[in-house]
Amino acid sequence: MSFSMDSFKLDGKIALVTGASYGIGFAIASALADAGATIVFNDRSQESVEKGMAAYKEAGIKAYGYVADVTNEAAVNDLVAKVKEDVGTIDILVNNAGIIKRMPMMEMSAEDFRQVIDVDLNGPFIVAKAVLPGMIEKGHGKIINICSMMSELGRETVSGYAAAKGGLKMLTKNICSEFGEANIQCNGIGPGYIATPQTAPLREKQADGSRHPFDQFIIAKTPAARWGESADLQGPAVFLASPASDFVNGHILYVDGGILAYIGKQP
Ligand code: NAP
Ligand code: GCO
Repeated sequence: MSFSMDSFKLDGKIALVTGASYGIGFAIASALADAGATIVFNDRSQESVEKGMAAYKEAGIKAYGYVADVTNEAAVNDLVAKVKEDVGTIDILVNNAGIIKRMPMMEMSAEDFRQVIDVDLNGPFIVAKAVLPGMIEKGHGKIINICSMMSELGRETVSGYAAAKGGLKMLTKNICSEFGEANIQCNGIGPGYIATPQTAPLREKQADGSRHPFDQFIIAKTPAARWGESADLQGPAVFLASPASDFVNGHILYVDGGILAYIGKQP
């Protein structure tokens, strides 16, 4: 069988990227658009959707934006029905929307913990469940769950996030197990530390102008010796969304500059 670079193309495909007005979601959606896909995104507020629409327009991308909170099953089902009406049946889902609450576990209320699990784990379950019937009907589908280093590692202050992202890794493997026979591939991308608004507090300059200690820690812990950029996730996302990865299923592709491979600098 001969190989063709066309297997990376997404022409004619419809991709839903959740929470993609800015940050990682926007970068991934832009790359999928560049590869030929039609982009649909949602965000939880009208303001974010408008901000996103303006950003896509500026980038020369025709995108369809909708307000829908990924934790609201009825709103997500309405979103998928509306997309079917306006654009068509979704071929590619990127479960990107996510939140983090950084606080020591003993200070975290059960309600805060529940909220993180709700957005970061129940959300992907709800959206995947809503798009799967259309994918089954079409005879193919790609689901990419945005996982994290915290799908593998823990650290002080991110108990809810690590529990959710660890769960998302296993949801990925389970969707692969349950729907592989329907020609649906479900994989994860595990970004390392990426410079986005979500991680801005970890990079804030100190009063004396020096770099945040966490910033210095990440540079030292990353063999690539830098924070990732959202753009670092674009190639991996196109690969996992395209026919080039049709026999890759249930895999988490860590895009972390080597953090998970490295024990850390010797003293
Ligand atoms: P971000 O800058 O905070 O953007 C998150 C996006 O999700 C925003 O558009 C946000 O909308 C949206 N969102 C939040 N809750 C939502 C909900 N309930 N329904 C719909 N949309 C919702 O985050 P990011 O850094 O780009 O991260 C994107 C994904 O990558 C997340 O899943 C995150 O956990 C994961 N990740 C990030 C990093 C990193 O280093 N940055 C590393 C690993 C994994 P609003 O505008 O309404 O807030
Ligand atoms: C944190 C960070 C991380 C990253 C990312 C790592 O506080 O440790 O926010 O959790 O956002 O998910 O892969």
